[in-house]
Amino acid sequence: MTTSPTPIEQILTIIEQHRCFVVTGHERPDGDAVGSTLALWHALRQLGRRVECVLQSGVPRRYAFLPGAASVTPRTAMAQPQVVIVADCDGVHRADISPEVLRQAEQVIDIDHHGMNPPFGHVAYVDTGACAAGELVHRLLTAADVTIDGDIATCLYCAIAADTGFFRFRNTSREALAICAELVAAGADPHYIARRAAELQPISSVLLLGRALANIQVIADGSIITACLLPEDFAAAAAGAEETEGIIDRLKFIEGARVVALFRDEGRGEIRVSLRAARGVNVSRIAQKFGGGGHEAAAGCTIRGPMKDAHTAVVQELRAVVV
Ligand SMILES: [Mn+2]
Repeated sequence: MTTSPTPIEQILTIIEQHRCFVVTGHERPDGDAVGSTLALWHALRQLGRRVECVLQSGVPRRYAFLPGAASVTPRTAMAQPQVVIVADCDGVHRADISPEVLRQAEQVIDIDHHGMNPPFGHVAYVDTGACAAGELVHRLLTAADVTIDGDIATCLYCAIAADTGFFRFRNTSREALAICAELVAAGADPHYIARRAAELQPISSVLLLGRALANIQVIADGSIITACLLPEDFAAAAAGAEETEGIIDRLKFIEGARVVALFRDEGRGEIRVSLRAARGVNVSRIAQKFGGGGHEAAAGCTIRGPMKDAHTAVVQELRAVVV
């Protein structure tokens, strides 16, 4: 009896058989996307492969400390990368790379833990039980006999820490902590990573948070909390679009809130909506109704503006799930 190779075995074969790699993550990459992607980049270099880390949207400032971040490029310089590895990306349409590069690659590998959108590529290593794509990358690198050096350890620790809310979210598992203990032994510094990735903020981000908190709307006796950011808020705070990361988390810790939503109008005629839910409320279904996706407890979508209409439409759906 022959058993078909596991996704990890398939990926190891692809790594063995090819020389030129591009690694990327999801658009507007978070700590898991940047950390997982850079860990793969370091590992493939260690294995003697030619590799580029491509993130069209760039590395968010808070993750610029990650080893290798300065080498991230918005587009590939390779005439034709043979293999593209996409980490932490729920659906091929969200990949932070030109679709042309994905079309031309001989092999596309999807490494993800979301599972809302269909897996893609020639090999899909998708495990929705993993706390972060970084957990899957750690399994892969261990299977590939890559030495987890300080650089890789820092990237993977950051990936797992970011997606578990620094070990506070429900996905904080024994496995996640066990891996991170190993990563600390390999050179990851928890205090340094927490300080750089989670604590330090430019003044513009704090001012933007202030605008969001000043705009809070309390709906359905406080079971729904929303906040809106308009182009003038970004301008007044001198903040960029990426500086909204973390604001939604301030909202979700409000006592009595069962679902919270942050609406951002970044001036392109579209409203980006982030949703977070308490246990028992599924916001991914709501995001899907508006063409978005995500997890049960954390999801997002993009709706055509103006703000007032987007807010009304989403709040109507939120009211239905908190009754
Ligand atoms: Mn992730």
